[in-house]
Amino acid sequence: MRYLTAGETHGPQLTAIIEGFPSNVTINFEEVNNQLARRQKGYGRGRRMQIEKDTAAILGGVRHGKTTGAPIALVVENNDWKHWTSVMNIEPIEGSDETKRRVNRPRPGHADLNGGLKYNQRDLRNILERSSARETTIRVAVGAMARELLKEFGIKVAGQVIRIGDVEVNRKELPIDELIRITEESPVRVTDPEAEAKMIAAIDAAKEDGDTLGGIVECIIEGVPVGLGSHVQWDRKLDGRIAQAVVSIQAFKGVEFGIGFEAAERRGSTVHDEINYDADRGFTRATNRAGGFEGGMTTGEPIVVRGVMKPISTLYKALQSVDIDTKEAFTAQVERSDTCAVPAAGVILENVVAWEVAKAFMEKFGGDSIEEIRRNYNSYLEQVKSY
Ligand code: EPS
Repeated sequence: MRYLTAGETHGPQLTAIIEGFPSNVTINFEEVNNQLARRQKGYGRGRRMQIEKDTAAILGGVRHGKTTGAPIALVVENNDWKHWTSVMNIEPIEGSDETKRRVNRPRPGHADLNGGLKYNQRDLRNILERSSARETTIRVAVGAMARELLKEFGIKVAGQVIRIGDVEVNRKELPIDELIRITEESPVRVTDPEAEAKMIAAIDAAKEDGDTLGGIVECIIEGVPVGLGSHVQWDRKLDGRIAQAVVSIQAFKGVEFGIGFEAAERRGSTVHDEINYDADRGFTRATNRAGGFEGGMTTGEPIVVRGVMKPISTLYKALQSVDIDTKEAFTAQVERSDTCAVPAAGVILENVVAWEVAKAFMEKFGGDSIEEIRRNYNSYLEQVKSY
C-alpha cells in the first residue's frame, strides 16, 4: 500500500490517493470524519480552526460502504480558501506584492528559506503553502482508512499527550479503552487532571508572551501480531519505518520506542524484556520496555511510540531574520498562529503510525480482498500457536 498527498494550506483542497488498499473493507464514514474532528480539537489552537470544519469526501475506490480494491481518492476542502481565491489563483494575477501576499521574509524554524533557495522561488508563499502542517489533515484521513482495516483484525489505536513545555503527566497504566475514553474528554489529551490544569496554564502564559509550546505525544497500538516488519533488510524494519513516518510530521524532531532514550541510562538487565511461556497464551513477555519491537519486528506486545514536537515556529514574539530582497535584518510580524498544537499532534501521530502498521500488515498477510487477508492471517496465527 502507498499514498501521496497534494494541496496547499490556503488552496481549495487537500487530496490523497491510496493505492493497494484491499477490497471488501467496510468503511465507517463517521469514524473517518471523527478522526479529522479529533485533530482539530485541543487547547492552544488558533483562529484558523474556527474557520475549518474538516470532513473527508471519498471520490473513488469505495462503493456502497465498502472498498472495491481500486485506488481510494480522498479530498478535504479548505473552508478558508474562499478568502484566498485571488492570492492562490492558478492563473497569473495582476497587482502588487501586497495583493499577491508575497512573502519575502523567511520565518526561522520554517521551510521558507531553505525551500526558497532550493526551488528558486522569490515568493516564499510557494514554499510555506505546501510545508504548512495543514497537510496533516489529509494524512489523518489516510490513517483513518488504515484504522478501518486494522479494526477488522481487532487492532486498537490510542494516544496521549505526555508533556507540554515543562509539564509532564504522571503516567498511569490503563486498559486501552479507558485510556481512549479519558483522553478524549481532556482538552489536552491527558489522563492526569493535575497535569491538565498546569498544561492549560502554561499554554495561556505562552500565549500571553506571544510565544509557543511543544511537547511529547505517545501512540499505543494493541492487538498487533508477532512478526510484522523484518530483521533481514534495513528498509523492512518496521520500527525504522515508523520512525521515518513520525519525524516526517511537521515540527517533529525525535522519536522513541518503549523506554526509549532512558535505555541509555540503564543496565541491560533492566532494559530487555524476559521471555515466558504458558500453554494457553504461548510466548509472552514479563515487561514491554522495547515498546513492541525487537529486530525490526513486532513482538506481539503493544507498540508504544513517542514523538517530540518542537514549539510552533510562527511566533507573535518576533525572531530575527533577513529580508530576501534587501538582505536587511528585520523582526518578523505574525498575523495568526496556534500557541500549542501538541494535542492535535497526538492525533496525527496515531494516524501516521496506524498507516505504517496497516502497510506492514498488508505486506505480511497481503491479498486483494479482506477475505484473502483473513485466511492468510488465521493460518499464520495457527502456525505461531503450534510453534
Ligand atoms: C499552520 C499555520 C496555521 C495553522 C495551520 C498550520 O494556519 P494559518 O496560516 O492559515 O493561520 O492553523 O494548521 C491548520 C490549518 C490545520 O488544519 O491544522 C502552519 O504554518 O503550519
